Parts: sequence; C-alpha cells; structure tokens
Amino acid sequence: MFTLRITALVAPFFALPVFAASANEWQNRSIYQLVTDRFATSNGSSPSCDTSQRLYCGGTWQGVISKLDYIQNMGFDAIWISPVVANVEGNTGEGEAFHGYWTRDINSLNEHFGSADDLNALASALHSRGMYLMLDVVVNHMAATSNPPDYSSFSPFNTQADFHAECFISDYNNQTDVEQCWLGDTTVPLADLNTENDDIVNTMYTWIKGLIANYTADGVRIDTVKHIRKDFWPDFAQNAGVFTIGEVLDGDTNYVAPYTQVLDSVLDYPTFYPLTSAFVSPSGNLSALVDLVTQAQGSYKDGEFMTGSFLENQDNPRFQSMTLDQALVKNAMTWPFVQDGIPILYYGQEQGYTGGADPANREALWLSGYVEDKPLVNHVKTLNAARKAAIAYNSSFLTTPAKFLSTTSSTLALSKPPVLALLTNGGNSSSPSWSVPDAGFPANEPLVDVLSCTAINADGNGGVSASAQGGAPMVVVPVAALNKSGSVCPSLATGSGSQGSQGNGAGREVATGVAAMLAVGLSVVTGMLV
Ligand code: ABC
Ligand code: CA
Repeated sequence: MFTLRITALVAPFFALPVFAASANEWQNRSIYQLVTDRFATSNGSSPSCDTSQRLYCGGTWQGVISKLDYIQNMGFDAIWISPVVANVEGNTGEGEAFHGYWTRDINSLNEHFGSADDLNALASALHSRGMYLMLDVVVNHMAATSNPPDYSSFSPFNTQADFHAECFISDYNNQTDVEQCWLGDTTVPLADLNTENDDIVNTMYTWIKGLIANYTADGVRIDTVKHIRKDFWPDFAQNAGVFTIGEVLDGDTNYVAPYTQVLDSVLDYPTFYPLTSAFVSPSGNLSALVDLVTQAQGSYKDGEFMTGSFLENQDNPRFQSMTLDQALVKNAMTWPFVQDGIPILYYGQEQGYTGGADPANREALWLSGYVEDKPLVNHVKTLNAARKAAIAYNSSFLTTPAKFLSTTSSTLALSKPPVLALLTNGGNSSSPSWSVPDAGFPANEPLVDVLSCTAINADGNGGVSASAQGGAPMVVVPVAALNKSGSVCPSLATGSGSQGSQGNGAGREVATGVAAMLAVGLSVVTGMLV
C-alpha cells in the first residue's frame, strides 16, 4: 500500500510556509466546505440574501479571513472554497454565477470575491494557522449565457472548435454522452471542452499547475470528473501536485471505484445516499448503509480511507430540510467523523440551516450571527476533537478499516479503534441500547462517551453495553485517549498526550522541513499512501 513518490519541488523560496500537501497529509484533516459568496462579507455587514433570487450576496475572501477563528474553533484544519476564476456576469435567467461554477475565463479571478492579493492573503492566513486551502476547479466546461454560445466570450478557449458539438446529456447510461455532451440547459449551456484535443489538454495541465502555485493551494476539489475520460486525470493530478479529490456524482460504487484509480480520492457520493436515508427517519435502512460501505471498502483503491465523507453540500437538500429531529441530525452528523474517510462539513449545518434543493441550500451564514455556543456547533467541535484524539492515541487509526458490529433495525455499532461509535435512527423519543460483545477494548477498560461525558466500563471481555436517552448517538473512547487538560470531558480524561489541540503541528513541521530543504537546494522525497 505504501509506495514512494519523488516530488521535485519548484515552489518559490519566498512563498513560505509551503504546504503543497499530498494525499496522506490530508488524511488526518477535517474540511469545512463553504460557498464563498455566502460565508462572510469583507466588512462584517449582514446584507439580506434571498436564496431564491440566485444573486451575489456579498461574501468575499477577506470575509473568510475574518471568520477563520470561527472555523478553527470548531476544530477544522482545512477549508474548501468556491471556484475562484472569472465567471459569466449578469443575471442569466438562472441567476448570477455567485456559486462560481460558471467559468468564463480560467486565467482571471472572480472579482466579486476579491483580488489576487486577497486570495493570497487567505492562503497565508490559513497557513499561519497550520490550516490547508482547497481550491475547487472546473475543467469540463465553460458557461455561456446564450444558445448557441458566443464562443468569443470565453478565454482562452474562444472558438467553437475548442468544444464538443452541442448536445445536452440525456442518457446518463451512455458514458460517451456523459463525457462529450453538455451539462446545463439552453439558458446557461455548459459548453463541453474538447478534452480529446491535445492542445486543450496541455493548456489545462499548465493552467492547474500555475493556479496551485500562484495561490499556494494545498489541495484541489475537481468538479464534474465523470464528464471527462478517465485517462485525462492522472496527468492533471500530477500537474496539480497536491491532493486531488474528485466529484463523481453517482450512487453506484462500481461506477465510482475506477475513478479512485486516477485521482487521490473521490467525494463519497455512494455512501451519501444510504447515509441520508438511513438516518433521515426511524424507518431508514441501516444495513443498506453498512452493505454499501463494506462494498466501497473492498472496491476503492484505498478502501474508504481517502474518500471525502459528507452529509451535505451545495448540490443537495440539507439534511434538516428533511427532518428536524435533533437526535437523527446528531446521529447522521456523527458519521463523517467516525468512519474511514476525511470528514467534510458543509457550512451552515452547524447553525442548523434547513435549506432544501439548490438554490435554497446556499443560505448566507452571516444571518446566523456565527453563534458558537449552540448544540450543533458544540457537537461538531467534540467530533473533531475526538477524531484528533483517536488519531493521536492510535497510530493505525487512519489505516484501520471501520468494522460494523451488532447492526439491528435501529442501532449500529462502528468500531475503529480506539473509537466505538454507537449510532441509532430511533429518533428523539427513543431510548436506544447497544450490546457489543466484540467491541475489542482491553478487559474492563475505563471508557467515556465523549458526546455526553458519561463514564462506561468495558466488560471483562472488552465488550460494551450502553444505552442513551432521547435517541442520542454515543462516541465511546478509552479515558486514556483523552487529554486531562484538553477540551473533551477533561474531568474523566486520564491521558496527557497533545491530542485535541487546535491547529496542526505536523503540518508546520512539514512546512519547515520543506523550507529548510529548499534553502539548500534539495528536492524532497515524500512517502505517499497510495
Ligand atoms: C442550475 C440551477 C438549479 C437547476 C440546475 C439544472 O441548474 O441553479 O436550480 O436545478 C452549477 C451550479 C448549479 C447550477 C449548475 C448548472 O451549475 O452550482 O446551481 O444549477 O448550471 C457539479 C457542482 C455543481 C455545479 C456543476 C456545474 C457541477 O457540484 O454545484 O453546478 O459546474 C451532474 C454532474 C455533477 C454536477 C451536477 C449539478 O450535475 O454530474 O458534476 N455537480 C444524476 C447524474 C449526475 C448529475 C445529477 C444531477 O443527476 O448521474 O451526473 O450530476 O443532475 C443518484 C444516482 C445519480 C444521480 C442522482 C441524482 O441520484 O446514482 O447518478 O445523479 O441516486
Ligand atoms: Ca466533457
């Protein structure tokens, strides 16, 4: 599983600290996904923002900088922002390009979000906190505001010959159509780039390399990956030179698995669907979730380890648009933090946002007041801290596949030592109990549910029996895994490690090491988990 990759570093000496993070450097991270236009304004104002209008509401990169404490206080050490390049201007009839996915010019920035200096300032502000920046990029298409498009409005691909012939995708079972026909519609056609043409391919490879270097990004989320032939991607990823995570919007693990061979990682859409249905109501199917995840663990390149695990994003109705039962919400939200992949939280979930399908799920966060002392904010904080503690306590936490134990129609136990997650979809009027004889703890180990700070003891065989009130989930770890002076249940904790702290020391060490080697003109050999 471990191979060596040689990385020749070409980063400029002055752009320090340099992260240019690889896949394994992202694995212990936790990502906060935000819609730049909707997250924070430069001057802290709170303009009204009617999502149904689909207009720019005023969020900027400076706004993000001003709210990094809010993000970091929840325990996130990476952010994923909206695409940064220049988009079509004006109201298209489907609104403005506030989301950033309607590229017009790949070599200019979206001025609604700020200047190049602002974006660089965001990267620096993140890096000085030990946090990573993930950019979002669209390579598959350019957006037009008329049909047929005015090709001369695009840059640099400004002739019809640069694009596949116009045909809107109608049959998602026909992969050639998926790759060469167009997304969008006649109001906003998403003109499909001719990625079978070498010049276009090479322009894109050079472009991604420059983009990552110019803004010292640490990772990249790639849009519409299934809409370009698979063999386009390995060289694209190599030119990016940082962690790549692809959006392959499909629920079928067999369809998604091959894409894990051409990029570092994929967003875990196959899990997203059964995860949502499992916890959205007491009649949800927990074993369907277990089956799907077991399948993905067996068929993805790195099992589920590198996948981006999420419950919400900009394309799907928010979880709380389907249920307001806070027990169900808390159970579902726990999942991304206790399973094998990299947790991603979509901004606003922590504030209890309830927006339905696009565009309702893109609410302005300033309307929440960024209140930190709220149940779901605290829930996220604890989950992030518990995951960090688990990583620090067990050096193989990140490489041990989650095991499912004792699944019943309303309860589920997921073991990923030192964590035992006890989840339920019984809802807030249920009193769930779990009996997990094979939990695998040392005999009589003192444990704690970090979500309620309740002490539990493993039995003589290392098993766990527990029950919760109000349908709450439990996240059980040894008291020795928690730091006495940390933020998680300090009165029960007996550990003294450095876990649970904010920021990331390891990232800084990498940065410093790279800087030192650059200074003496050496290249760097990075161990990669592939
Ligand atoms: C606009 C309007 C929407 C309107 C839509 C038609 O047009 O705002 O109200 O409904 C951007 C904007 C959007 C905008 C679109 C189109 O552009 O953000 O607001 O919608 O102009 C990515 C991004 C997304 C972005 C784009 C475009 C792509 O995440 O934010 O959208 O750059 C397809 C693509 C996927 C894409 C998604 C929007 O469309 O594959 O990359 N997302 C099936 C297909 C999928 C398809 C999906 C939705 O439908 O297989 O390929 O995604 O159309 C599962 C199945 C799946 C199935 C799902 C629905 O169910 O397994 O296969 O997905 O069970
Ligand atoms: Ca395409």
